[in-house]
Order: sequence, then C-alpha cells, then structure tokens
Amino acid sequence: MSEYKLYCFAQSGNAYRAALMLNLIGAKWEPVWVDFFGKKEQLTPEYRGSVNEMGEIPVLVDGAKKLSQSAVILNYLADKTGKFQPQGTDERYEALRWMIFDNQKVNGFLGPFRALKNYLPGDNSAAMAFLKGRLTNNLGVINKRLEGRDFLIADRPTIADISQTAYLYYPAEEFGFDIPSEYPAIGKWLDRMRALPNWGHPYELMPGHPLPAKT
Ligand SMILES: N[C@@H](CCC(=O)N[C@@H](CS)C(=O)NCC(=O)O)C(=O)O
Repeated sequence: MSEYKLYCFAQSGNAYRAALMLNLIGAKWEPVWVDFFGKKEQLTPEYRGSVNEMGEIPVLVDGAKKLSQSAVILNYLADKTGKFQPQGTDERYEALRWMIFDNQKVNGFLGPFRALKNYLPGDNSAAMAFLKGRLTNNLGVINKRLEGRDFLIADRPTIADISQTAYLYYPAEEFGFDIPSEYPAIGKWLDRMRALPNWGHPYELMPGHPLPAKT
C-alpha cells in the first residue's frame, strides 16, 4: 500500500519537484491525476474545498496530513526521512534562499513561459518576451552558482537541488531554447542529478502525457 499520494499532472514542473523527491527517497507513493487542462479541476469548489484552497498543484497527502507548496513538501519529506536534508542552521537558510529564488524567479518564470508557448491560445509574444528577458538573467545566476561546484548549497544534493530541477528536464522544443547547452554548468548539474538512484523523468513519474489531441 502507498504511504503517500501526490496530486499532480505530467506537465507540472512544480509537481515534479515532489514526485522526484518521493522517488529519490524510495517512498511508496501513488499519483492522483488532476485534470488541469481539460476539466480544470483546480478551479472547482470541490478541489478548493477538499484538496487545496489555493487551487494549486502539487498537494502531498500523508495520512491525515495534506501539504501544498513544493518547498514545504520537500522540507517535510527531508525532515521526516533525513534524506536530502540541509544540515545545520546555515545550510537550512541557504537552502531556503535558493528555493525561494527558484520558486519566484527561475522555475517561477519558466513554468508560465512554457505554458504561454504550449498551452495558452492567442498572441502571447509580449508576455513571453518579458519572461524570456528575466529568464536569461536568472538562469544565468543559477549557471554561475553551479560553475565549479557539484550541487547548489553543499557538496551533496539537497532539497535545494531537487526543487531547482522543476521544469529543467522538459524537452527543449517546449521552450524554444535549449537550457542544458545554453547554460553548460546547469547542463552538467542536470546530468549529476539524473545519475542519482531512482531518478525519473517528469513524463515517466506523473500521469497525463501526452495531452489528448484537440478536437
Ligand atoms: N509555488 C508553488 C507553485 C504551484 C503552481 O503554481 N502550480 C501550478 C501547476 S504547475 C498551478 O497549480 N497553477 C494554478 C494557478 O496558478 O491558478 C509550488 O511550488 O508548489
């Protein structure tokens, strides 16, 4: 029987952070697919009433406990298992510092950029151009951080690294630019993360890929 349930869908890099963590710690878990694009379940009163009042994915269920916000989920699982846990106060704050920067300005911009390119109709070019400008700077910050170091905050992978992966393994054509080759230190770090036991790609770990063809 599964110990954890994760509300998720394959196209969500935010949910991937939690799915990857569950896999890497060897947890028994099962995905609960959220029909984000079709029925837009996240907008329904049922979802907001009984799963997440914020109307967001991912949500982790551990017995009677329900947690949202991937950064909270990662901290919770690290504290519970001792795996990928920052050690000591300084490392904890450092992990938090990079996770907030990522949530807000790296994957926090990459997710909407990819959604505008692939899933949202209309002319999105102005919004995409704005986000691309911010991404060029912010992916550059992460690339510089990873030059000459193996992982973001320590000499071993922590939840800060798992959080940072979010959208970075999705195919280059979904962005229109190739992150691992344009940001080589990120590319090498993605290879190191991919080599961890039980690593899985977002499209393998979470249900709903490919999306049904539009009729
Ligand atoms: N900071 C949140 C972001 C979660 C998030 O924005 N998830 C998207 C799906 S990938 C969502 O639910 N969006 C719904 C909305 O923005 O209304 C996290 O890391 O969990």
